[in-house]
Amino acid sequence: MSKSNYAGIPDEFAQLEKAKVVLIPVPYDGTSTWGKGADKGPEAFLAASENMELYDIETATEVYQQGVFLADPVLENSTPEAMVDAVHKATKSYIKKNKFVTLFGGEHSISIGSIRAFNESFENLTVLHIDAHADLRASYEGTSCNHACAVHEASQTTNLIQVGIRSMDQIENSFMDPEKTFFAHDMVQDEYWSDKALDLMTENVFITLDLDAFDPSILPATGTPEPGGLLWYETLAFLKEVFAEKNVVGFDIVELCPNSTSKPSEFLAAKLYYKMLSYKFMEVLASDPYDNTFDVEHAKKSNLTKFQDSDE
Ligand SMILES: [Mn+2]
Repeated sequence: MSKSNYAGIPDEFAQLEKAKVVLIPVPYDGTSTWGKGADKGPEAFLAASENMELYDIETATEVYQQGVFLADPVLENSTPEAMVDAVHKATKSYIKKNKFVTLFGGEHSISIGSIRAFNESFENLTVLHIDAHADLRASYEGTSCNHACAVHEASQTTNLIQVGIRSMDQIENSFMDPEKTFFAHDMVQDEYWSDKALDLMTENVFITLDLDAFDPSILPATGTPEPGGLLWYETLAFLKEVFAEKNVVGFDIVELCPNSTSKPSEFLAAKLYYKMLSYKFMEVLASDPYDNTFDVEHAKKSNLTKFQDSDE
């Protein structure tokens, strides 16, 4: 992956010291079962981002001026477990630097590492999981770090809220909280689903967004497309509300699988990422200081992971 500034922004907005946002690419595709190619996702996303207008009409902001640092990609792929450790470590190191940390996958198993890092760093974390698939299996094909298990750990250790779900195995019911699950077939008949989802969230929210949550008519380039998905404006309206009402502490976007005809999917992903940043910082001046609310005391008492933080 060639190293240049995110979205081709000027150097002054792309330096780690000044940037409020860090973007970690994770081009990992080690456990996908059907459509291969999520390892090409970050590169296609970054290329599309370079060809996108940087003024957001809706918020009347240019959020790149808050600073976006493009981190080195996490390339560890020897085993799923080693990849998750590497993502966890990279995420944690930038959280500790008081950055708003974002990741772009790669397949959904990368989120096991990112969620673990956020859960260790912020009190009472809600994980808002937007996806076509429940991803609640305890293990799959011999590992708990498979993409089919992306939020199993989160279901045990965080306030997990699932949105857009329309595909799962019977066995996943044992880990699913029906009160906190918004199935796609119910959402189309319930105009209050987003209010209900918001009511279930704690203050600190991490968003993990699998692009296959979107309807394949607007985002076909993903490993396992499922009919009946979310559309663009309803998704943005929901996200905007979450950013307005909660302290979103970070997010990841996963499962872009580029192919020869996937331009619209790549641009949707690029625009979605930029929209989410725009919503996060819409009330913030570029000159304002930033506090990501990283909770040192919580991190200290956290024994959620056996992994040591050797980055400091
Ligand atoms: Mn999925």
